[in-house]
Amino acid sequence: MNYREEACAFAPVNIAIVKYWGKRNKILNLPVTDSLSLSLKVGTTTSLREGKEKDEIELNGKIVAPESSFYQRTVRFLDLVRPHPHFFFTLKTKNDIPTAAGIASSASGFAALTLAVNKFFQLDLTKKELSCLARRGSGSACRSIYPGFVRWQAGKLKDGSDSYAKPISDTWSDLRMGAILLSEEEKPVSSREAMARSVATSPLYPFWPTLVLQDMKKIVKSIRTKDFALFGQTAEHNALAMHATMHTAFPPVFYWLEKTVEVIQRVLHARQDGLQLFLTMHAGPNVKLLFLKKDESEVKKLFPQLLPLEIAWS
Ligand code: 2P0
Repeated sequence: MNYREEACAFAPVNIAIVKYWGKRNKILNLPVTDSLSLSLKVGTTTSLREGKEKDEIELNGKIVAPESSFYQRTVRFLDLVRPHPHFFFTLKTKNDIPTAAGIASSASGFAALTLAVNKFFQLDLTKKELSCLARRGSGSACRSIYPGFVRWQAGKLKDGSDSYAKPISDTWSDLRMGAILLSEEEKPVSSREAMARSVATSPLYPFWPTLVLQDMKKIVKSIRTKDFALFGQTAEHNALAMHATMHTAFPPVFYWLEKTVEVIQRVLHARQDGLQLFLTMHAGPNVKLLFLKKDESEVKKLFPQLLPLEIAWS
């Protein structure tokens, strides 16, 4: 097999607007429902070389211990593309947003690694194939192959060949996103575990696929018509419903801190006062805000700690 001396690739962080929550196949990371995200300008850059004796992984300038789950997950992914069992990789990966900020995710990491593998072995994979391969590393990584709005279609096939992401051509230049970072600590429960526990034990989970169908229709319509009220309401509702499945799981997964509740209350109050401000959350305590360019200074007054998250449209 031909391969290059070195290959390097970038992939963006993506923020889910309609969440991926629940798998129909845990090995292939096949989701129960479609999901939809927005890609950011920040992300992960990964370079790949041939290594010696074992895989060596560096994250943000530090060697990663082989015992860590990060190392083991990455090696399991590399096993999918290793030409033979004695071929090893030296991998350097860098997030251009601090990992501790709670935004850098496995999605941009596995998408960047997929793109680097494609260049390294000169595979010439199609975007669909790239998206399917990235999904094997982490489900949401399949969306980080594209900028802008991206929809991951769940697919129906057992082998997952119809479960990949596609870009949505609409852009929305006035749309703004920002993060309120409330905790830099490692999550007590991984999102992978929280997702599995919600599916297995929450009495609310059986309704989730129906809810996603409804929310997806609304979100797609709101993007097409630039209906920000509908967009914000739907995104917020979807995120809170996802957390409701965690809160009602057993044992419950409760990522919210006192400060998380404070921020949520402040968003709700601001809206009562007429500001078009909505929130979304990942599986963690931090809150992301959604608003329009015209309200940027008002939102910054209300949340001086707001970290702008620039959207990548191309
Ligand atoms: C998403 N999340 O759509 C959802 C919303 C978190 C909240 O994809 O496939 O555990 O097991 O690597 O990293 C994070 O879930 O997924 C995620 P897998 P992960 O972005």
